[in-house]
Amino acid sequence: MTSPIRTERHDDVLVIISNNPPVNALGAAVRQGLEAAVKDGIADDSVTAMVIRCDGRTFFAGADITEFGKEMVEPGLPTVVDMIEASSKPVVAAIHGTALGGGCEVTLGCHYRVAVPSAKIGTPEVKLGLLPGAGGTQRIPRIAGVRLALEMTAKGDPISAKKALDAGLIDKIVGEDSLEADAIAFAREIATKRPLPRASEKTAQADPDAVAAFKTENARRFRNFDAPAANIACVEKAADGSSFADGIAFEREQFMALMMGVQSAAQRHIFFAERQAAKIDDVPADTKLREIKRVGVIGAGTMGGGISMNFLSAGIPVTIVEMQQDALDRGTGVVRKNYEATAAKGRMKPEQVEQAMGALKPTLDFADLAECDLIIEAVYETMEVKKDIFTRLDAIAKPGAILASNTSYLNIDEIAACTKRPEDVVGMHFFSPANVMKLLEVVRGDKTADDVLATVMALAKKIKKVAVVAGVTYGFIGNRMLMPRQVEATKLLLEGASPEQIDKVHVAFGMPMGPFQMSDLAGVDIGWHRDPSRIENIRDALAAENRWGQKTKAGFYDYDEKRTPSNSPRVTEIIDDFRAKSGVTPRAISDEEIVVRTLYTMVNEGALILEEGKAQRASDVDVVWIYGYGWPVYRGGPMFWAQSEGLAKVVAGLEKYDFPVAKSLKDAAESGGRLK
Ligand code: 3H9
Repeated sequence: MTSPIRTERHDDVLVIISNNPPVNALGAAVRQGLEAAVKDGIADDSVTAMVIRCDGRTFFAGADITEFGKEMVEPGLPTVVDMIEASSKPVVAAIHGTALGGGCEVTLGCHYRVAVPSAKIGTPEVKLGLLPGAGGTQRIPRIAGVRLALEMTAKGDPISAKKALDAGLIDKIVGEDSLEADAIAFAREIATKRPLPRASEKTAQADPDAVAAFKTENARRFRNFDAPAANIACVEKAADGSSFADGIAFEREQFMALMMGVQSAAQRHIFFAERQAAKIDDVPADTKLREIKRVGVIGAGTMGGGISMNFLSAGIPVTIVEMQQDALDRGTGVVRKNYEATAAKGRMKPEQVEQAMGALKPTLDFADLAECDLIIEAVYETMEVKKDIFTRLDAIAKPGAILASNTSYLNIDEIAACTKRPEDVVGMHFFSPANVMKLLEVVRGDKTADDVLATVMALAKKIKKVAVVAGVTYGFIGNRMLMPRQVEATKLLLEGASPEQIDKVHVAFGMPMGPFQMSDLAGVDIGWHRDPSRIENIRDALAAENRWGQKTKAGFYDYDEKRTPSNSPRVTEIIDDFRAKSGVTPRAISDEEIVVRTLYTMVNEGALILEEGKAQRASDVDVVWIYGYGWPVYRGGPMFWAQSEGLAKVVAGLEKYDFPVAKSLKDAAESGGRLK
């Protein structure tokens, strides 16, 4: 097998090049090749300096994550980084693309670093539940100080070449298109300079105030995660006067503990699940895509406006249609306000706001949609209204235009059937707020054409969404799984639990909010029959008293002006009253029962969805819940979580409370297999 590492001589400079597509991950062959090449460079008297660079779209993007959990093939990355640093001849890292994780650590082992202006460097291991395990936690603080090291390791966001230059993490920014030549010239300049700068020989200043402030600032973000604290502890160790060797030993110990833990397994699962979700099993990867030059959006409400922003931000013009001028003005006003708020936070330049707004064409004329290549309907969630819109769309849309509905529950096949081109119809279920939430459920109708599906999936990536394909079923993947949870949560209230108890169990589990906090946010009146005299459940009783949630400052909780919730004595009365009328004597409900009835039931529903072929794979279900509903990523999504709980335990829990268990779940539990 040929090595992914080759070398080229430029007189006295040895250039070591990696070619390991797609992202130059530092797999075993790369590590072996690097080690051998650097050793050769050291041994060859005619070499005065070395440059390490990568072919393709990026410098090393990190360790090869697919090797994790398998037996390690020597040399390990820490060994390679240490031997580069120990070299008696200078080694220069020449960075383009993203030098991430182990890739960043390779650069820190090098004596010098040069980068193109567009390069980024970072240590995102924390997002995989890990920490930089090849000396990164010890070298970054020694070069760039504790503050930046905390930011880079515990938060994991990459920094720009400019910021890295200011922090000393790179030595020079070179030409965007002349990286190799400039790196060689740089290597010649420093070839005879001694002593060689070695990060391990520097000392880092302790900064307890910065550590304390960082922990406080990020307490919410880090809640329940193991890895951020371990990253922080390692950075502190680098600056507490310990030797470099002791720091490295500490880093290794922490790294291994995280690697063996369930959180990192869950986060690595999601990394691959997210990428897998983009693939459609029975649609070839090279399917020719339809060209989308302009998008149409029907409805300028919260959803339509948010949807439009995704495309505008990606530079795709949008035609947005409303029926009334005031609604249109309100909608476009909200879009502008959102962009201006982003600009005020410094995340957008004022001219970018104008550019985005300039690409938005508001209109009252439905016929203007004829110029669009993709049209997304985002109006009321009623089949009659949707059918009417699609009939009208069919009459005016250009041939080959993709017609999409943003419905969150309704049958796409029924909607498609009122057009003469059902193959062009697809569901695009955005989550609210649509400009923020990363999930997009792409609903594949019976007749949806392959190229329509492939085009929408590719477009999703362009607008930075994580797309998952769902089949036609009421509520698709996410909302369908939400249903048993809501039904059981409401039943538990009747039987004796309080909204606070149930919500607390969910928040402790890691969800951003519990079922009743979510009802209050979404609106208790959603789906209500609007007849105050008809009270069939506790929700009806609340809705009848105008307790519609946060918007009326009263729902399952009371809210003050700042929307801070507090327990509501009135809700307790309403619940007590409803229990009495229903002849129910309340009993004590255990937290364990809440977990089984509101979380295991979701897993069961997920298994049914898979059995019915409405989701392609169990990991897709996990992606939906992580990106659409805030399921804690360190639990890897409901299906992964069920697996780590033990499927036999999940089945036993469901049976204890008399739920009919999905066959695939039962089979996997019995055979010790996995949910697929
Ligand atoms: C680490 O370094 C630990 C060390 O500190 C300690 C060691 C002792 N490995 O994302 P894309 C695959 S931990 C294996 O679609 P993009 C990916 O699965 C690592 N495979 O491209 C996909 O495969 P497929 C720290 C990897 O252009 C394909 O490459 N580093 C790896 O949108 C394309 O990926 C990270 O966490 C990997 N490291 O984004 C960085 N990375 O085609 C992780 C990617 O079969 N990577 N693949 O679906 C990224 O963030 C993005 O991939 C990157 C490119 C920004 C680089």
